[in-house]
Amino acid sequence: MPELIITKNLDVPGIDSLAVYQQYGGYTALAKALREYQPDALVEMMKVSGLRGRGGAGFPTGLKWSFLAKNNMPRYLCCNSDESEPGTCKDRVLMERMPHRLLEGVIITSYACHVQTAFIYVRGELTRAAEQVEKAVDEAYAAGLLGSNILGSDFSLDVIVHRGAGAYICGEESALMESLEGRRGYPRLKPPFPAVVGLYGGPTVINNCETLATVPAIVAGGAEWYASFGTEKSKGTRIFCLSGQVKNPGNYELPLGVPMRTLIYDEAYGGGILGDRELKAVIPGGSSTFILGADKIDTPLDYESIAAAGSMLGSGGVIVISDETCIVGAIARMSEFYRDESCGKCTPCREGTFWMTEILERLEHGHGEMRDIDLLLDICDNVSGKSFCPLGDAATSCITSGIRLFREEFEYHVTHGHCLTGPGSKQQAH
Ligand code: L3W
Ligand code: SF4
Repeated sequence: MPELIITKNLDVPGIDSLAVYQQYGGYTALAKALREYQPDALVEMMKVSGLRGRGGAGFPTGLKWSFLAKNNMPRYLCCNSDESEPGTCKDRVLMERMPHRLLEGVIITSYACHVQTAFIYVRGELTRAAEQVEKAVDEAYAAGLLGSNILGSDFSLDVIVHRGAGAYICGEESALMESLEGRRGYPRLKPPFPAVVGLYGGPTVINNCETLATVPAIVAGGAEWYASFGTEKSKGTRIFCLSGQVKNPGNYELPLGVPMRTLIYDEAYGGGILGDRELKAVIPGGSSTFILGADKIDTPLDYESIAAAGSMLGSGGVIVISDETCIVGAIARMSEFYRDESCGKCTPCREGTFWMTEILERLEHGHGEMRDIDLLLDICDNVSGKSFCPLGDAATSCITSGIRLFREEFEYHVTHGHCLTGPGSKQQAH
């Protein structure tokens, strides 16, 4: 089994408590960071480690930290734990099972970035996760790991846990800041990026929960050690959230660059396709990323290889689709999600996601016409790249890639009034 970094000790009973976390070496990385490193050296360490954002974009973490504007405004850190991407369920588990690992990452990052107030923004529905993080924050304050003069140093930090209200768009970094400031979660225009003008106008670093929870291990083990995992450009390990028609769905930590086949078929991980059916397609990085055909099964799961195959590694949500699935129905479900979660600020996304879903649903239920397929592509063309934030682009990914790969299934729905594949799907057709 490959070495675990981010999920190491996750199954230890009581590891959610400060006492047990410390028995297993918890907060020694923080002590090391405060004792041995100047903040700038930690930024450099993250650059050398090659750690990239685990939220979706894969932006280099150390580079992001180094972009923080140097001015007199207070700096902030926001931990993006608004995990909502369909197919993604890793941050929830990290927060529920090992909240102190995240908190230690938040404290080290705040020290590295000269931040004195950090926010952990937890998705509204993740009640247990929010409670666990709140409990960890209380324990940390009581133990002198938060507040003034942490571990006797001259570094002080306050951490505020904020619960969202269940809107997917608040995982978009600028909408997250609007929400934190008490306004409706509408995205802001970028640039300026948060690193320059962010929360309350101050330079702000926003990192995903898994990204921040990886930081203590890098400080403890060293940048070179972390960089020895993964590939040349996609370093380290990440949690792959395996879901869909697979025998053993779940979260699996693996080095970047592991072949998709290993994750899906290896007995230690996915164990193969449910019911020993044929693999039809894979969505490699959450529902916002392009669908890949089964012929891409040997693609290494790293940022570059998945991009070369025609998709994105995104948030690590690997969704497996077997030959039993009606692809039109599956895409219609995803489209409904984006229609419901579109914040409505800009016209292409607000109107486009509505009409894309209408058309997909009439196709699914056998009321569509042949020209609807190209109409869908035309609408996608008017939404992607023409919307205010990435949600508009994301809403089109499954549709454009789905039609490109499985056009005959869309046509079959028009000519036969029901789907081409799968007994389950036929029962859904009206
Ligand atoms: C300073 C510059 N900062 C870029 C920063 C920027 C951000 C990061 C990446 O979308 C994707 C999206 C979803 N100076 C900078 C700079 N930055 N240039 O770098 O920026 P960007 O714009 O490439 O991406 P983004 O807006 O953060 C993220 C996709 O992820 N997605 C969604 C995932 C959802 C979850 C979830 O629910 N947990 O992860 C999945 O694929 O569609 O394309 O911080 O400020 N010059
Ligand atoms: Fe809102 Fe969609 Fe426009 Fe983003 S693209 S601002 S989610 S309407």
